[in-house]
Amino acid sequence: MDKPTFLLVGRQGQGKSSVGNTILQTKRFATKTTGAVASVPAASPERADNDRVVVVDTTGIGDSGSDRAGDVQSVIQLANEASVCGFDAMIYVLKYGVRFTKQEKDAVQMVKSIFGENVFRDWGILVFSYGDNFDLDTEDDGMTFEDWCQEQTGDIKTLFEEVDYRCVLFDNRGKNTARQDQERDKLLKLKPPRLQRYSDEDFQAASAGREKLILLENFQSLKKETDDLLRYVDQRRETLRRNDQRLSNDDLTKQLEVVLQQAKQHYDRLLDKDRGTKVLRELLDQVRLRTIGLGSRIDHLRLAIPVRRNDMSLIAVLFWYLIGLILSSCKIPFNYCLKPAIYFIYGIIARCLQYFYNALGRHQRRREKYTA
Ligand SMILES: Nc1nc2c(ncn2[C@@H]2O[C@H](COP(=O)(O)OP(=O)(O)OP(=O)(O)O)[C@@H](O)[C@H]2O)c(=O)[nH]1
Ligand SMILES: [Mg+2]
Repeated sequence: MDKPTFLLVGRQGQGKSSVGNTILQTKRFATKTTGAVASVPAASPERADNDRVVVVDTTGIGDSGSDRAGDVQSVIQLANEASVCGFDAMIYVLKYGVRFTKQEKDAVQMVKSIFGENVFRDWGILVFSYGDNFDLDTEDDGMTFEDWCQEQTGDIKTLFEEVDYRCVLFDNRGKNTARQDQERDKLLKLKPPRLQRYSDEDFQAASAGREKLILLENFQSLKKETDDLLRYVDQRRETLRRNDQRLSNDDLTKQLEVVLQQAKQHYDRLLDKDRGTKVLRELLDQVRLRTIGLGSRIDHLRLAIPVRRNDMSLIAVLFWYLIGLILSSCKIPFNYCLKPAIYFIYGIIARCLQYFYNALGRHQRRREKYTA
């Protein structure tokens, strides 16, 4: 039968490599001389084994990019390398005595996003390092580690429940080898419910979570790009509104269409990145509202032109009909001398009327631009 593989994950300096060494009963992984967090890029996972077990030690998985000189992409790359060969259990290392803060909760969520939401439930085991500190804390009341686990509340209780209280306390510094043997045996006997090995297939199935994680990491820069675009759209609209008297409706429409095109391109880009994760929904909504505003303004301007022309031609017909009515009721004799004079007067009246309606049209158009 194959030796079981244990993957070690957790935040920096929690004692992962030390736990790995205790499991293997020999110093195979380099440990930090102090618990200080170093800002170095995460290195590739390391594998080591003995006759009973294979251990894969990681340095970066479970730490957010802000703690490390590496981004989420590189952490995912490391996780990918770690899961290529698969593992039978994932050991999440926590340092005993450190409060389970939001940072710790985020790290747990990050591990779930990378390996799959059920990775703790199906393959997870919690190992608490600094068992020597636990002994010091409980030497007066003699509380057992199991009792201590049951007593915990809040977010850490949720995590305990998720792993169904599969927890072990490790004293990696202690010289008590009998105690370490006990801890190691307890760990090796713990069987996660999913007996099937975590494989590359499971890793591929969790790709949506990783995409979401990358998007969340890039959210701020995408938000900044979107804010810049919205500001640009608003500025262009304001500039065009101020200059609309100097621009024809056609020019105004064309320039607004250019702005609309840019907004639509940005929307498509966001939509492409979002891929149904809904992380960018807020940004998408903002851009969509602007495109709707721009679109309806353009439609308004386009519609305004034919309607006004129709009005004008109707008014012209009515005008000539009225003139004909007046002339027929006045019974003016249409002899050769009078005809040119009448046409001349017609012309002057028509010109005045046209001028009047043009002025009215300009005024109306300006109002339409402001309200669109
Ligand atoms: N007292 C005590 N110290 C421990 C214990 N386990 C780990 N340490 C110390 O904690 C420090 C960090 O341990 P590492 O095993 O290097 O931690 P790590 O999680 O592998 O660190 P990174 O690889 O940098 O993420 C070292 O100085 C260890 O000696 C423990 O059970 N008790
Ligand atoms: Mg280490």
